[in-house]
Amino acid sequence: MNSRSPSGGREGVEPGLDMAAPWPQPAPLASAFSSQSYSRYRQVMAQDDADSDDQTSEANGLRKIIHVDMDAFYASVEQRDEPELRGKPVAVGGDGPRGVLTTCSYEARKFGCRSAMPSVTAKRLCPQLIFRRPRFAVYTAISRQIREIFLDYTPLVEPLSLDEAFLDVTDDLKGIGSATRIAELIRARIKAETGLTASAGVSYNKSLAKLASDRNKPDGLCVIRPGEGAQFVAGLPVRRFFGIGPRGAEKMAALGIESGADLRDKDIHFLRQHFGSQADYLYRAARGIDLRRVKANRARKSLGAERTLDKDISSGSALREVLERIIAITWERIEKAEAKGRTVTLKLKHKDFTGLTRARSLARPVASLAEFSKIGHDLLDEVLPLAQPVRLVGLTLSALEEDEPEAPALVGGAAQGSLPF
Ligand code: TTP
Ligand code: MG
Ligand code: MG
Repeated sequence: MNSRSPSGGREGVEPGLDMAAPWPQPAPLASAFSSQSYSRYRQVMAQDDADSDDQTSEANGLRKIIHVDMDAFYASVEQRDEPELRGKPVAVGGDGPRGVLTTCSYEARKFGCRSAMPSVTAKRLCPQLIFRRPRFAVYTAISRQIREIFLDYTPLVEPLSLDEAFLDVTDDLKGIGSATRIAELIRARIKAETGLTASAGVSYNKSLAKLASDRNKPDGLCVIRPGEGAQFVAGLPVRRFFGIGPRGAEKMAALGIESGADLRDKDIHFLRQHFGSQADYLYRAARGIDLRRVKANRARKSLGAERTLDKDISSGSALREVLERIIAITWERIEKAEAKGRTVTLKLKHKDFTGLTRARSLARPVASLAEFSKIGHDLLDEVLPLAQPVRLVGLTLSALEEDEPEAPALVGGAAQGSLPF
């Protein structure tokens, strides 16, 4: 539901909210940023608000958004469940020659270890690094636990991954009195109920809330109040912005753009000339503007599975065997989610990390495992024989039927909407 009122205001934002409500003292801002990679989660913001202007951003400034993110999630769970790991550098991932870290404890980060780093590199940086295999079932169960806590405060919860979510708490359903207080209560409950720490960011839009939750990690809180967003992003290196990956950051560096402030100095014509369709987004991001709504019950876009192979393979029969296993895993997930989708995509990653995808779409949802399997194998036939061996095989079902309803519009009077930060 993207409808907006003619004035450009957004649903759920009552005009005339009390902007003069008292703001608590600003939280101290930590001086250093974690250089942890968020590449997996980087996403370009929705462009459906491209016609935004300062007036709407001001109206949007009245929303109260919390971003909660668990600290060193998988690694903290391992430390929780195995007390001898506490206080030690711990990595979660495979420690074989092809292993990568899903994450590592803050003790390991002191040595420079990071998510998505090859395990061999991490071991070089930190020889005493202790490896543990991921236990996804445990992480998923904790993820459900924290989601229940979030839902206690607002129905507007948008999970981004197992360990984090956006919450729109503009309507103070429990009468707690301030968004910061809600964030603190949530962090305290997470600690009490899971034994783990989470960090939270409180602000008036999603991007700022997410940047804020990262600011005082671990076990921290940061509030960015109306009027502070532009200054906050001005000091950030551009690679911290959603949608700007390592290559984008390089391109910007070549143009003399290193920080949010540098980006803000460029006018929209310059940005259009160099960044095309991303220009409007960049223009807004440099000003701390983000009009995306918190979308509860975000519909899943695809379901699938992929496997990195122990050895690179190129023979058709070996690939078929791997594909057979992936088909079985994916179909089980499809059935469990009761998902119906029309598009099947085969993804291969070559030895040199170049990718190859083949997709087929039907006019109706894929009806059975047999049909899913046949399409998967047909797609593989299309790419055989391979020019070079592959290291990863994946299969997904997408173009899913949307059966999850949009979040109901909140009904709340101006009194509720005026929740202070
Ligand atoms: P993050 O929240 O990005 O990281 P984190 O919780 O480990 O650490 P931080 O304190 O900085 O938030 O990711 C959550 C979990 O997702 C992480 O514990 C492991 C998993 N993950 C991966 O599997 N691969 C990745 O590249 C990243 C970034 C995370
Ligand atoms: Mg986290
Ligand atoms: Mg996270």
